Amino acid sequence: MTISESAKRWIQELTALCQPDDVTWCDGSEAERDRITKEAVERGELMPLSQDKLPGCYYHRSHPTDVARTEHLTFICTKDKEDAGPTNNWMSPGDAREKVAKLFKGSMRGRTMFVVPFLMGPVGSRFSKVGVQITDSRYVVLNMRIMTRMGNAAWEHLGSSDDFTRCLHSLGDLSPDRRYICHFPEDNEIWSIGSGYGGNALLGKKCLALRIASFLGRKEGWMAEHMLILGIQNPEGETHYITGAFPSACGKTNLAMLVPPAMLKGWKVWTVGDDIAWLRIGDDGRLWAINPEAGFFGVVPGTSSKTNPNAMATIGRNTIYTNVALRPDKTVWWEGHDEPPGPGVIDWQGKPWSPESSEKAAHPNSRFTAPASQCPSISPEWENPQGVPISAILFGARRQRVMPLIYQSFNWQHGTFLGATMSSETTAAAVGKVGVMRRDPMAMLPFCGYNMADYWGHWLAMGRRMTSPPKIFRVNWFRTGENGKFLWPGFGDNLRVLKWILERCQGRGEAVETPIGYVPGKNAIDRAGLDLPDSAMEQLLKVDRAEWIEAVHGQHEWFEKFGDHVPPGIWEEHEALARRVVSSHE
Ligand code: SAT
Ligand code: MN
Repeated sequence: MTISESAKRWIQELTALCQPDDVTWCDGSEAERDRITKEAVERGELMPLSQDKLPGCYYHRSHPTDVARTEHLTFICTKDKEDAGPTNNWMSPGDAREKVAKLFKGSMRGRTMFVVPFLMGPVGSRFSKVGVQITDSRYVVLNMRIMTRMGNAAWEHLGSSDDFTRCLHSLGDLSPDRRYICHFPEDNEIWSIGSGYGGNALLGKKCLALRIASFLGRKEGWMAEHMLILGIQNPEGETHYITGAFPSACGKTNLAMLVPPAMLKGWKVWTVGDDIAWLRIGDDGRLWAINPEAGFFGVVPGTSSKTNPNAMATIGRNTIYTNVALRPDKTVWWEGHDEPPGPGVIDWQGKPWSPESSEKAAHPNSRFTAPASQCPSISPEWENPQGVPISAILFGARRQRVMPLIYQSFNWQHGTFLGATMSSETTAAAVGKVGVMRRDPMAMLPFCGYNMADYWGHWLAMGRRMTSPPKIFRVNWFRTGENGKFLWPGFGDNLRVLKWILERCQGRGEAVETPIGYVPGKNAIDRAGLDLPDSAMEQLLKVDRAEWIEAVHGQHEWFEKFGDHVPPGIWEEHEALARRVVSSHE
């Protein structure tokens, strides 16, 4: 195994800074996993679940103040503040290093330092990237082992090159007062201290595969997106691939693993990825996607045989459960589980719980970490080093009003504009109030590693380089009726919407041209076997002029925040929409 001299030097420097008792170089083997798991159990960081009912599964409880991403403690540290843009927290690289190095100093005394090499993307793909994470958390090592191709495969991919992302992580004292997640995109480096939670601590995921990768993508001419990737096989046996950007905890995992409703015979959905897509332009002028991850870090509550049978089958073995509830037989439970909780449940904080309790048994952002290879719907193409060709891109958000179930953009520039204006209600995936509307362009608000308006410019530039770009659509599964209930059944029935999308990609599918884009005709979406009256369909597809006039005003304010970074193509689309909306008649 060759390990580059600069990697060795870097690790030596960090050893001197963090002062661990010892250093373990991870190779990714099963023997190593078993050893680290055993140590984690002995230290109380993991608890074995029933090895009869849940073989290979373990349970972890986070510190109660460390259960979601902390966006206010996440920084983009570019030399120039403008390069981070108005939607990111910024610190100068010098200030960040000085401030945070103090916290890393001696942070691993009495602990083991793990050196975790990992590969993002399929083995043997020229699109894959290497990271090396230093961490003092066994929980993090074991999660990284599921979520990435961890171990010697990464050193092999790297060879003698030193082109890898340097990822430094320590639990520190877990206090939010001394928690920082700092990105240095210009140095291809990440420093995270004070949290053991997913997106803050598994640095291959949001930190590398989105924030750092989006920055690299602009430099190198590709895109890193917060998108699921799935294949839809039609009854004729052809498979078409789509990607979809949705904010955290808005159903990406469920959509990626969709099981078709019984009425839609001969259809099948294949899972390629559930959270992140790296997109490149192929020699054929199309857009191609790989999933850089190797596992799923999914939201647990609401997961059941009804909502996501493929996830249920995936998480029955070799899974780490974080912050769910525990039953006396050492199985796990959560709100929305198939079974009733039964007696003797212990909640995610370790306290006795009963259905009368006012608090939730499982934390709303409790998670499973499971290998993608265990998913029954995993695509035969999911590790194809070339990726899969993309026919359509979906932008989805959680919106009770205004936004129709589905509509299609007029072209790539208009589609980019639809992504740039996305807003969504907040969820439990990040610390803060749930259900508050905020702008979340391309579902990348918390994940874009540079100025968001420059990122829109990069989208437009990518569009100009493609001869056959994917068609772009907006979807909204969350529109509600007058009674406050969701109008659309969602889950498996979302395939009905995907079917229309594929028809549109093939130049078919009935659509009405409206000021906001192409909206399906009332009967264009297959409702066979679905008890959904015309009136509900009309409400789902309604484009309300007054609501859209208001929306256009909000967009203007939003874009002004970015000053002259906003690309002319985005202003053009905004003005064109304003004109169409104002001149339209009911
Ligand atoms: O915590 S993660 O960022 O890994 C999951 C999510 O919020 O999407
Ligand atoms: Mn996500």
